[in-house]
Amino acid sequence: MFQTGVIAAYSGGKLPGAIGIVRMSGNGVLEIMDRIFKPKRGKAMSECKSNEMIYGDLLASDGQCIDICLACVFRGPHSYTGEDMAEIYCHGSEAIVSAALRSAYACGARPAEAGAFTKRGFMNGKMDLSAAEAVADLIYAQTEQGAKNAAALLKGHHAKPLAAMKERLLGLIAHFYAVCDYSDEDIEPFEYQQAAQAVSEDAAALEKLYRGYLRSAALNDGISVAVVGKPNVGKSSLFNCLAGFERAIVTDEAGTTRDVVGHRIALEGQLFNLMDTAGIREGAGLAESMGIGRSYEAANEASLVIAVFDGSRPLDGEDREILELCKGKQTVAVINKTDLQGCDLTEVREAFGEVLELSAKTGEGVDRLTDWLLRNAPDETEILITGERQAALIRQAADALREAQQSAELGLTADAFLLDAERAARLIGQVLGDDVDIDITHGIFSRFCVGK
Ligand SMILES: Nc1nc2c(ncn2[C@@H]2O[C@H](COP(=O)(O)OP(=O)(O)OP(=O)(O)O)[C@@H](O)[C@H]2O)c(=O)[nH]1
Ligand SMILES: [Mg+2]
Repeated sequence: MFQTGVIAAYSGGKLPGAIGIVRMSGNGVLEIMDRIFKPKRGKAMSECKSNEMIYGDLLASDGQCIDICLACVFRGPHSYTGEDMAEIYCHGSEAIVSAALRSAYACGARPAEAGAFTKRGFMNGKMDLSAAEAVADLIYAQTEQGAKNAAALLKGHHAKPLAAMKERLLGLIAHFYAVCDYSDEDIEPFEYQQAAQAVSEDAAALEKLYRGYLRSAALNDGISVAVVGKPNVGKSSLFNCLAGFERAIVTDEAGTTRDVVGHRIALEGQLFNLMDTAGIREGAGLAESMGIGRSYEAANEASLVIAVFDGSRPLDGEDREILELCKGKQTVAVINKTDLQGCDLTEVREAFGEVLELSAKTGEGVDRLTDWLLRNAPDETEILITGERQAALIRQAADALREAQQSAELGLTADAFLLDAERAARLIGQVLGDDVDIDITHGIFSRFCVGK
């Protein structure tokens, strides 16, 4: 077992608070607990059962009682880290928490680095690397959906099928070698077509996972919504209406907004990442032109687009540029300024499936736009891979399998097929944490906070 002495850290929330949690792990934790926590019922902590709350005195390093609180021991291997662990649930004051840590240090514990507890859990085989990464996702989750996704990853939603895929590939490779090495024995022949079919199905499954990863930013950042249109149609006014305050500058000059301005809003628990953009037009100066470049990027990358038109003016070439830009995108057209005398915007009505008339100035009709956002938010029912490291490995494994598939279909030498299949199996293994470089694991665990 991987074990390097006792580590200790504060693992609770912001202090002061109702309860502070001091956590320790490693060989020798029980002895430290015997010295710093005295159960009321007289037994030593090391004689208490695992996973049971014990009431007692917490002692400062001079032996004096500094709190009366609860503590618990978790004996390895049935603990988060796989080692002996203990947690003290003291009152959430800075003074008590730091006194408890000092007591632990005086007995030989040392401060834990960020992610040290989870790293020990990984090293001791309590979880694979993708699950360890999901722990960080859980801690940093900003939405309920993000947390649910992380919890599913932690439970091995993708890790289990990936481990099975790796085993299948290794089985395929072993079968091939067996046929070569023991050709005189009664072994089922190796069918290239079947092998090609199998790796093609696996490659498709990996490609789907990778596509899911590309959508995963929306879990915590919200669904991206770009507000686009030519200058002065009221994009920033509408954006402010949705934000609920004067987030972006509004003036009657065309070309007011020159950069992408972002703001997140929650509608019925669903997070949207709104982006106000620079009005699109020809002949703008340098800064504005750069801003317009960003408007195009925002429209192209957003999940949803709100195309704004000025209902009090006839359509012109700049508006038609917006019609062009929105082709093929999930767009709602907004005809703004309905509080003014209206013009005929038949072209807009014909170009878009959905057209809403509203006034960003009075707020009239804006609720229909929020309804539209909710109705058109992509419904993410899939559990998504969220880690960049995992996604890159999955992408490479899918490519390796596609190459293996091609070699098998073209009837190339067995070597080509096997090499690619083996490479894919190794890459999938790395998603789960097999043969992962020590530097890479260090990078992963340093993302965590201290105490986790
Ligand atoms: N009457 C009326 N005026 C509006 C409405 N919406 C916006 N305006 C006005 O139109 C002008 C331009 O509004 P903005 O929100 O800055 O327009 P924009 O599209 O963001 O403009 P740029 O940032 O220059 O691209 C301002 O004077 C607003 O007060 C509306 O619904 N009715
Ligand atoms: Mg603006």
